[in-house]
Amino acid sequence: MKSSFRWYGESDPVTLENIRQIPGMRSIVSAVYDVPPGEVWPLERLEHMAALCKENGLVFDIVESIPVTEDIKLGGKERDRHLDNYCENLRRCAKVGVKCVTYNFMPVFDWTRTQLDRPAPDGSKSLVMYWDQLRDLDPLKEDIHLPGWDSSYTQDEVRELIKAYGELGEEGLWGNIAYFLKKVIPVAEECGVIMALHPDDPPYPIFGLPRVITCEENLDRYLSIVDSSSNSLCLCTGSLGCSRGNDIPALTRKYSAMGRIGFMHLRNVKILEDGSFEECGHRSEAGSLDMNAIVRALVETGFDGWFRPDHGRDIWGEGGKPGYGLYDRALGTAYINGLIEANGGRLETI
Ligand code: DNO
Repeated sequence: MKSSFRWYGESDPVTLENIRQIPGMRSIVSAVYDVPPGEVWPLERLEHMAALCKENGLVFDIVESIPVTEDIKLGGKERDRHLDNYCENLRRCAKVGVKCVTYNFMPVFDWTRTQLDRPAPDGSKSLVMYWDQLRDLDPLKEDIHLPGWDSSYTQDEVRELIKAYGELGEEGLWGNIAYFLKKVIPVAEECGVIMALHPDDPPYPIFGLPRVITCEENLDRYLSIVDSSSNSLCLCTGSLGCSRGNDIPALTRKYSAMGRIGFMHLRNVKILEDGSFEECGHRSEAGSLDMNAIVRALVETGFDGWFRPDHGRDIWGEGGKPGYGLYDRALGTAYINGLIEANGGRLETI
């Protein structure tokens, strides 16, 4: 399998020089972050990214994310133009050597947390979602700013979107998913790109917004809409893992054996009694997931896609981008490398 690391480009305090020194590191996961969703990424930007990675002994072969716009998710009037641009972005990414593209189908908000710097007893800080901080919030009645949310929407726009998704409902969203997949997957196949769908994080409805990428039944439904190895998953253990009903080692084994995992986000999460959760260190004992069973499932099914250490804690006073500092993610990689080796797996080099 291929070890990768998310990098936010030249403004990221974590440098490519740092990343290349992480044992076994191969691939850079990145994107063009400053072009608005729905528009086309300049080819020169992608070429520049690929060249920088190459200079540092790394390869830019995986993208996270090409955003799916609200118009595509809602079936709005800009849908077809955005889909054409989406396909053009896939072609451009493929041109510079990208082989896998991550995306999600979460309405309005990507991941949801109530605090990004919750101190643990050892002084490390991490992202958490506590129901007692979330339960009484109603974005239809009041202005809400949760950490990490897209601040480009005004509160009125958020309210409009929540209403529109309420009218669309889950089945409407499934319809728009099918429309998206039928248009995008043939283009991905043509240019040799695996589309890797990220699950909803956390995997249940928030503020009444329909969220459907949540469980085995719905993942099966998603994959069956277009039966192609280009229609694959980014199996994020920490996102699906916040729901006790999801057996992550079993899901990993099943979808990897089917050849339908492009990308693994490997992190642990600790579920609390009331269903709240805290992100924690990567080790199995730190949280609720059996990380060794997950990696064993990958090795035993011959997984040859990409993995990355997901969200690290903020340790040693790094103060980096929440979840995306260098130190704890590098420790995560070292731990995952150990699990891979102990299970008889191997890392692919460039
Ligand atoms: C969070 C990430 C997600 C992910 C998107 C994929 O840290 O894993 O934001 O990149 O959901 O589109």
